[in-house]
Amino acid sequence: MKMSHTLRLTMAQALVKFMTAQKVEIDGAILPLFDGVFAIFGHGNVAGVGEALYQARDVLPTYRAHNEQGMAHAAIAFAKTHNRRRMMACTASAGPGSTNMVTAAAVAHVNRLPVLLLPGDTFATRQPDPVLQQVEVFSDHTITSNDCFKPVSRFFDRITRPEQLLTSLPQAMRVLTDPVECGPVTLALPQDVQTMAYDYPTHLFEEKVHRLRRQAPDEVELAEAIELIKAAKKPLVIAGGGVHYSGALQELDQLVSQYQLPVGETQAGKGALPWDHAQNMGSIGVTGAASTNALSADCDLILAVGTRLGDFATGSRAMYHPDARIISINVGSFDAYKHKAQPLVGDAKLTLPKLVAGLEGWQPEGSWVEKAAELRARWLHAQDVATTDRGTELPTDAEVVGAVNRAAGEQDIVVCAAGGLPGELQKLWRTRYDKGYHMEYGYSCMGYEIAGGLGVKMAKPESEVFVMVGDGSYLMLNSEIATSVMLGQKMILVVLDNRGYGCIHRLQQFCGGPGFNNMLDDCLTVEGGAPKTDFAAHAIALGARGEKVGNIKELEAALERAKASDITYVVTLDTDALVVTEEGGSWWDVAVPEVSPRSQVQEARARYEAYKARQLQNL
Ligand SMILES: Cc1ncc(C[n+]2csc(CCOP(=O)(O)OP(=O)(O)O)c2C)c(N)n1
Ligand SMILES: [Mg+2]
Repeated sequence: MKMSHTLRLTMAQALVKFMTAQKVEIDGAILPLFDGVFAIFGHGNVAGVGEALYQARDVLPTYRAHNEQGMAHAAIAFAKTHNRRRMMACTASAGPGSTNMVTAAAVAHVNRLPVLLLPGDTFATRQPDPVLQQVEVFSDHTITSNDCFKPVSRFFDRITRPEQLLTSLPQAMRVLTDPVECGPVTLALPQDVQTMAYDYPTHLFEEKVHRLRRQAPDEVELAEAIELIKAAKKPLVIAGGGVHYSGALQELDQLVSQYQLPVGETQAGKGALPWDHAQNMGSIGVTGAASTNALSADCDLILAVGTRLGDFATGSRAMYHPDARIISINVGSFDAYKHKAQPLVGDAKLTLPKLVAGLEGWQPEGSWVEKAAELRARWLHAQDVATTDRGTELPTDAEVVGAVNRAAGEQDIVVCAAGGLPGELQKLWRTRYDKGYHMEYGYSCMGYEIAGGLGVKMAKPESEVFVMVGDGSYLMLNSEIATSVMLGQKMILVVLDNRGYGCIHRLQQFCGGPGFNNMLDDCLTVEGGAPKTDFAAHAIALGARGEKVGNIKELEAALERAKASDITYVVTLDTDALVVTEEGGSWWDVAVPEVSPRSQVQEARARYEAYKARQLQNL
């Protein structure tokens, strides 16, 4: 008779022990799947999860952070840098600590990035009802503040009995490691249940090695896609984040090199090809290169690889030629079906070589290939012009991007998320290394930048991590500077201070609005205006180093000092809020009022309607 082996542990101890048994195989090496756990304790998790993490601290490090949203951003950035193969967990106390992580859960959800969120929850027994920080829904006692995670979790469970782990954890692992469903998993942990013991079967704690499941394409869909491509004369490839997550860089290179296909990169896809690859036309869409967008307006076929085809990639659907056919290679059918595309569901690394083989004998029109090469050369020149120091009093974002790009080494990484910088970076940053461009532009969450930079550094300690951040995002969430200093995870922060929400101010003007409530000078303030923030002094107060510079030359010198520093280093400079790179780009659908007493709004509305008509052709 088979002996039943059990281990008497608390639910929290069992969860942590299970986590330490999860491994991942990457390039033949077996590594822990969970690198560690970010934790901010409170009454909701200190005695249960906290005690369990202490017991496991030698195999699963616990990192103390300063803001729950920030720590979850760091965990998400860590997973993205590892192409979703390695990840972290985050635990927070019941109530505010946990709801602070909801925005980060949304970041992970939109970007399809794995993170294990472990919020404490109110007592399952309800004996102290209402416990401190319980929100108390009058009509429904099953609702707690953690229900906020449900719409932004790919898998949610509330562990109300210790033995529920046995059936919940395999599902949690399935979602965290599945290429299609991948996203945040939330296990809400009532504080009393964390501490309850159960005789767990020991098989729960056996080592489990996770491997990436690769879905081969369906033969019929493949044949249909090949027929469509063969009928095309003017093809364009869009490379999205899926190319990275599939590890299909070489396969993409082979396809586009062999058939001379021009490639536009999305924010998540940037780095799929090095910037100087002959087929890399640059970024695509609202913040796209002039080269790529011109091709997009004139192409007869779009081969979208691993992209969600969000509005920024498609110019809100008004950019690409209405007669262009779209083939969407995607591991998930949800994305493959968008934009009336011909779906080709499958893993890019398996699918692209089948296209290479199936297209034998076909080639795009010669004039299309020439046009692409010309446009590319012109665009590279425009990039050079935009990023060159003009020596004006206030540098532009583009000039700062140029200086940071020149300072960055082969394996270094730039991190950004929101503001005017993502557009300038997507257009202008020259990515040499596939993981060298880390942009959170699925949720474009202000406050991701600095915390995300910490996670990137933890994933790639040998790389210099340059976080480019606006004054607005810096002020929104900067607490993880202190964490980076504490953990010895050095970042270089470049703060572009244009004294306000520059990109929204420009958007407001584009929509016919007056300067209102975006730039500090346009806001309600005390007499004399808003105080000038000293970002360098602020960072120094958090334990980092910092300095303010006045122009691009000084920035270049400061970046060298920053590179030589062994702790986080902040360089701040005043920048121009109004000047952005004119070349490239396309319309973005931001709704303009139908009626307004302002003539500027009426004019903006007329422009808006013209674009809406173009968009209609692609709906
Ligand atoms: C959490 C969050 N709140 C609001 C926004 C909307 N938003 C996008 S960019 C931006 C202003 C960013 O200001 P700053 O970081 O100074 O960059 P700048 O636009 O000046 O380049 C705002 C408010 C957002 N993306 N995220
Ligand atoms: Mg700003």
